[in-house]
Amino acid sequence: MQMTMRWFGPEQDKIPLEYIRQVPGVEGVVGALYDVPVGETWPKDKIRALVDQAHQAGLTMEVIESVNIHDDIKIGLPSRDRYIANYQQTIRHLAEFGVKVICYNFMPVFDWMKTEMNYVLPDGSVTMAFEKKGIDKSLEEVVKEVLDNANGFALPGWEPERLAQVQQLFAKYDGVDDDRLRENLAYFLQAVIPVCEEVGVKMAIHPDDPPYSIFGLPRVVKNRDDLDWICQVVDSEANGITLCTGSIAEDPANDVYQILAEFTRRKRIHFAHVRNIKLIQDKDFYESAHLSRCGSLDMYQVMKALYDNGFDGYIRSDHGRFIWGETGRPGYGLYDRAVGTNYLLGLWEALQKR
Ligand SMILES: [Mn+2]
Repeated sequence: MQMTMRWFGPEQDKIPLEYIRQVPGVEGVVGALYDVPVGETWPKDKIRALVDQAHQAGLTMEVIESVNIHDDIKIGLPSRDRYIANYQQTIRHLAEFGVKVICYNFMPVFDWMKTEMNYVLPDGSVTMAFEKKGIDKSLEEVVKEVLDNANGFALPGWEPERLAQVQQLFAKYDGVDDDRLRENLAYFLQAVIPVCEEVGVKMAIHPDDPPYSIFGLPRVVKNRDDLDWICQVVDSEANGITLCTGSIAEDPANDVYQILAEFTRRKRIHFAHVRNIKLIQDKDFYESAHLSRCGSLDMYQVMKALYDNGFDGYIRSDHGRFIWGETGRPGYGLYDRAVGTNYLLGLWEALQKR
């Protein structure tokens, strides 16, 4: 198991790598290029510069989050072949610089959805939340609220220029139902997994956030059966999962511990996002501190499912709250993620020494 933290690069992240290095137990950072348009090949010189920065700070960069998938691939347009060829080339380039795992998602239009970017908890800490009533409004309003409340930071998967045409983007997904989206995912995986096998990289799909349909959009990474289908459609260890406990648990029908156990045993969880959420009512929730008693998940059972089934992939604490006066990119402050990281490492040490 290798503990990591996500880092958005020198221009996009106000947290220096030196600080991340000082979080006990963190060995690597999870990074990405944010100045290459979605669908284009990531150039080697930019990858080299990114990886070198991590190495100079004494950290690994073996996980990329994310190489995003162009909408034309998800929609299944003829132009997808060009974007898939670029993706294959990006995989080859990343492999040359020691990247082992590529996190991605297959959600139409939005990478994730929260309705409250600055939700204040009773102790004064600030977190993100999702309340169904928050999306009972026009698409433009929902998009505007997320973008306006990002504290001035760019949000990956929420490119303002792409979402400026949100209605047109939705129209392009007309006729793409769950079955069609699934076919398009299979088409993509059949093309990229052989390249991954050749160069020693593993793909790791992130579950849908939230794991059910919103705005009538199709969803194909929602639950145990979806993950099982994905693992089987291209039956290769290189075709794996980023298991995000928060996202999976946003649907109370999902048994997150069982899912963790099964797919760890099947050697398909290459990257784990571990966070806790507090379900408020129905499927409304906020992102709580990592500690079990602060949320709805039993974090001991989460770590135990990984440990007992031989997890040896990469892991990171997921979103943190803003505490101790910190401000920044929603979900990605330093302090609460560092606290969460060491809680997870404490649970892991206890599991090892049981
Ligand atoms: Mn996640």
